[in-house]
Amino acid sequence: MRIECVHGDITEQNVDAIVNAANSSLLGGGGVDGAVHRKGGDRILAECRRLRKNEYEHGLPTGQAVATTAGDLPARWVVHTVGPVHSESEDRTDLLRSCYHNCLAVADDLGAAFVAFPLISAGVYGWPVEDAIDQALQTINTTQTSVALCRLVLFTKETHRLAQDRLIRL
Ligand code: AR6
Repeated sequence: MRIECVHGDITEQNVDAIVNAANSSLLGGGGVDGAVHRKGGDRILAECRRLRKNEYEHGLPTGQAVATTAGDLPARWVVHTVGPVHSESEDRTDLLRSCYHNCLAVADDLGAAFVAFPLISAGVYGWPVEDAIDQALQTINTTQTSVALCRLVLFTKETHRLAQDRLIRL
């Protein structure tokens, strides 16, 4: 699998599937989640509501992933995942890694060859950016998947620079 890091907006990626840094309600929020629902339109929310009603009555658990349409976005699917809130007292790294791992498994089920990820948990959920980049790149790099191209989309120039730096050391 090829991995690349780009500076940009996840909602503008012309790929098979983009990943949404959602919360367990699946009903929207700020950051990536807000942008995905705002730009993707009502069809995404309608599918999320159906998922809540039928499969995830109590919400999508942290670390898991589920797909919906991408509505009006250029991608075909959105894979929603719930990152862990960063904690100083508890190591939740395995949950963060599960997000990347499970999103790639969902992408495999969909037959998505080109997938774009945001930096899960590194915004509202407070994960330290450098470690978030390391966990993302290492997990993507070591997961068995049919995904051919994986793009990590960094929202700021600084995080993009950091990610490029880590990518060449992988
Ligand atoms: N494109 C790419 N990256 C972005 C974008 C964008 N449009 N917007 C923000 N980022 P966050 P989390 C970066 O907060 O930490 C929501 O309210 C951002 O700079 O979106 O997993 C959900 O509903 C950061 O580096 O996700 C949840 O409640 C990274 O994407 C909660 O936030 C992730 O930031 C999830 O928090």
